[in-house]
Amino acid sequence: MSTDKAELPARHPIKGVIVSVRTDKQALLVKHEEIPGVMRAMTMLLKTDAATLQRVTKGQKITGLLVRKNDGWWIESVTVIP
Ligand SMILES: [Cu+2]
Repeated sequence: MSTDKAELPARHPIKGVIVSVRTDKQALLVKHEEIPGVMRAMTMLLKTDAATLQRVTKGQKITGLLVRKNDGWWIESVTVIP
């Protein structure tokens, strides 16, 4: 096949709490649960898009997709858990 899935960056479901919104770094500081086979539970900065930065706030529980890009770790498809 010409489209090789291995060439796409893997996206891993992630669940955590927003510790702070760091607009200065275009990132969220997230305390996340363990992501089996990828990362232990920890608090880390995750880059995200501007629209997400504007609609979330400190203290919210979220789910999303963790992905490693050339410039670091990103969180995509952020959903706030009620
Ligand atoms: Cu982490």
